[in-house]
Amino acid sequence: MSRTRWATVLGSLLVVLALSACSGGGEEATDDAVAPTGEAPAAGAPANLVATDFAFSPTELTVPAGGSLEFVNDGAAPHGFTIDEADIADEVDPGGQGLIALVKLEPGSYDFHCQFHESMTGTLTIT
Ligand SMILES: [Cu+2]
Repeated sequence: MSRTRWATVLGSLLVVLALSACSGGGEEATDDAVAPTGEAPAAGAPANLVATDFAFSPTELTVPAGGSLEFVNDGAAPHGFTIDEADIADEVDPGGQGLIALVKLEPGSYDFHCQFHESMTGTLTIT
């Protein structure tokens, strides 16, 4: 009766890391790329909406589908941006601003309002 044992198995592992080089096509966001009030922004640039006490400017906005909105509060009170039918509700403190993504909105017309002041209303058109 004989027994053979292979007690040790050595494996060698060679790891080669191939790093795919990142191409230099970096895009940098610029803070000053805000379109003039009331005009449709260039693709990628957020539209601009300003809230004061107590109105939006402009009250009619046009944004390309997939775009976004830079919402600025120039008032002394908190103001909000709400589109009930799209389940969008954002608010910005006095002096603050926020970027609101509109990617889920299909082309069409949407009424928006401030959730704090029901007299503040406007219309957003997605093209
Ligand atoms: Cu308000």
